[in-house]
This record gives sequence, C-alpha cells and structure tokens, in this order.
Amino acid sequence: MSNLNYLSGLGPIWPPGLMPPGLSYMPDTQRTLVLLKPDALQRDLLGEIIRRFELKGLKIVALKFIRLSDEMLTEHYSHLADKPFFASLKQFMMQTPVVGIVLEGIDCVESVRKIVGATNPRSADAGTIRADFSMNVPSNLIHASDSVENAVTEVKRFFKEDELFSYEKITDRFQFGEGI
Ligand code: DAT
Ligand code: MG
Repeated sequence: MSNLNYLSGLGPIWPPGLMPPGLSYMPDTQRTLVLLKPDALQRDLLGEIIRRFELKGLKIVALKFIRLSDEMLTEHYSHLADKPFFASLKQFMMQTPVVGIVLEGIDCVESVRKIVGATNPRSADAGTIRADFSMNVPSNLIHASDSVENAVTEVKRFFKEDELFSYEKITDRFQFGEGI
C-alpha cells in the first residue's frame, strides 16, 4: 500500500485495512478540480456534464455548490489579471452558484482537460463538452485544472480536507487497477 503516497497533501485515500483485496492502484492516479460555471446551471447542463465524467470512469470524490467571491476569483484567475475581460469574467462567475467537483482517476488532470476541450469552444474538438454545448467565452460552461500542480492548489482552494471522500466501488478494479 505504499504506492498511495502519490496523493500526499490530500489526505489518506484508503483507511488502513480497507483497500479492496487484489486492487493495486496505478502510481499516476490524480485528483483534479472542476467548476461548472453559471451558464451550465442556467442551461440545465449540470447533469449532462457530470454524466460525461461518470461514463469515462472518473470517480467523484467531492461535489458541492460554491458561492464564489470577488476575492476567490481574483486568486483563481490571477493569471488573467491584466486582461481587459478580467472584471467581466469575475462578474460572470458570480451570477449564480457554481458546482465544484473533485474527480479522481489515472492521469485524471489531462483526461479531464481533453474531455472539456479548448478554451474557445469554436476551436474545441468535436465531442468535447465545450465544443458540443457552447459557442463563446467566458460562457464555456466549465473550468478544469490545467496541470497536476495547479490541480493540487485548486482542490485545496475550494475544498476542505473533510469534504473530500474516499470510497470503494466494485468498478475500481477495472478503472483504477492494473488488470482484472
Ligand atoms: P481555461 O478555462 O481553458 O483554462 P484560461 O485559464 O486561459 O482558459 O481562461 C479562464 C477563463 O477565462 C476561460 O475559461 C474563459 C475566460 N476567457 C479566456 N479568454 C477570454 C477572452 N479572450 N475573453 C473573455 N473571456 C475569456
Ligand atoms: Mg485555466
């Protein structure tokens, strides 16, 4: 079970002794942060987007409504602080609560970015969430962490340790394990 160290900083995943028999996790299992933006809520797309992650086999380890503040958004979008659209982006993100989700899976950060698609929905690959359901920025439906390092920071930004859940599913051995 020493191969569980990859999630150090995010708390223990399996309480001692509760690891399913025969299950051996791949060392590159990760967690990532997703925010479903106000346009996803307004357009009744929350379920459709969550369903895509479920079908992929990513495990939802946290999920809640978040009322974003100007301060939280200034930190979250600090890489865009000098952009002319910074203020309107923050206003947009405060129009309704957002849905915060933490997903877990092998190479999860990159997988989720692929499923989400490019920032500009008109350039995003067909089949991605942004390409299939949106047309413009900032209303491109969803935020997803863009690197393993940022994912760790962003999960901590929006979720407390006791809001992250570890639980066993019978499908873990197929979706997380090295084989049957
Ligand atoms: P991403 O969300 O793909 O990680 P980002 O971090 O560069 O992209 O930008 C964050 C969000 O800011 C993006 O999802 C939508 C908004 N945004 C980006 N470029 C924009 C632009 N030119 N005009 C308006 N909003 C923009
Ligand atoms: Mg980004």
